[in-house]
Amino acid sequence: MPTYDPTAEQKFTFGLWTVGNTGRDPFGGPVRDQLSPVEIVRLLGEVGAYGVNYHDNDLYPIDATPAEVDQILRDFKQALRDTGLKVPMATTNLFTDPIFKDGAFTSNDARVRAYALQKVIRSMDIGVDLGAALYVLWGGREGTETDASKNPQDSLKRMRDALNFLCEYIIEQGYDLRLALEAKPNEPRSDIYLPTTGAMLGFINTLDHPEMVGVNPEVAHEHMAGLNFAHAVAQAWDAGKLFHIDLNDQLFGRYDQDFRFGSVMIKQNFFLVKFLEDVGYSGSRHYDAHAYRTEDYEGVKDFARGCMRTYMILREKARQFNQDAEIQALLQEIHADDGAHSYLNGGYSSDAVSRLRNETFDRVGISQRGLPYERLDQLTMELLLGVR
Ligand code: GCO
Ligand code: MN
Ligand code: MN
Repeated sequence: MPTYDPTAEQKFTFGLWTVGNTGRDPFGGPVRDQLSPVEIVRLLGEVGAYGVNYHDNDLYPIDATPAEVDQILRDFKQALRDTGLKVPMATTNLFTDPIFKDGAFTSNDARVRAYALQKVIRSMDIGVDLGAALYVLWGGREGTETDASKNPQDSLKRMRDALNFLCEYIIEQGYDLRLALEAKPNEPRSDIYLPTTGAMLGFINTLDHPEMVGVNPEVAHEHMAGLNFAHAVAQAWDAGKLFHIDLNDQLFGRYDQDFRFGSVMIKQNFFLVKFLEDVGYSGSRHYDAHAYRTEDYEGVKDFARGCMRTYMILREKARQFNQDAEIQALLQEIHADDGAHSYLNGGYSSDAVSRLRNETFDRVGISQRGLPYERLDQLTMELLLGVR
């Protein structure tokens, strides 16, 4: 019987801002005391996480002096040594401070754009020092309420200029650091540029160093847009761009709820975990989620353990799916191929075209074949519901 305990192989990580979330929302203040970064690291060590990620200002205040930053880093590093936690990813807060009210890299104010770049490179220096090999960029305020304020193509150009600048900085410093862009359709802006993972993937190819830049898809963000998250992840993987992943959960059409992973859409999450495990994704499985506002810190630990445990359960279910004789037999039947068209597998050739031209297809006969997807899905559901 598997224990479903988290293993280091899965690289389960949490942001300081996730288990450190105090339950503040637009309608109410905090319901939990703010923990220090050291306390959060200890909590994550206790629940068995692999690592901790952070925004610069989760770790040190935006106006901290260099001496204050040094002291905070010393304490943080000590907590990392005590718990064995790693810091695989770092990121910058480019959205909370009022200076970012109209965006950071895409702000209409050149001073804000410059300040944003300065904030990122300072934060990168610290992230690399803490061992991060991945830097996430989420453009929370990179958008508009009114398109009268900015030309969207100019905004893309500003975004591109900023990313090109940061890539050159990384190269010049000799850092072993890759960037992962995180898409979100809206919230906190009415519209955020590059709203989906697919949009990010297209944009990356317009950069000077596309090889340094990948994506960080988040379940909630694609669900807000009503999209199939596993499909977005598969496209990112296929493009060699799945550098990181933000796991959480929620239904479609809502604000960014950041629920415990696997707490809402079981079937979708199953196919997501199955995909990640089947292809051998080896990056961090990062939880960008937080506990219900009803919880105290015991509840926060339940939340964090639950995120990892559900992943491990779905992983085991994926293993069972791959070994289930009836399911596999159905899949074989569905994918049956007599090889008569293997001449098309090698791609285009004039020989293939002439063979294709001369073929006669039994259009009616082929379309009459039933596909046993109902049985396949029912078996999948029974497996997930624990009766298989
Ligand atoms: C959100 C985002 C953020 C980012 C984080 C790391 O909707 O608030 O998901 O939590 O993931 O800023 O870049
Ligand atoms: Mn989010
Ligand atoms: Mn996120």
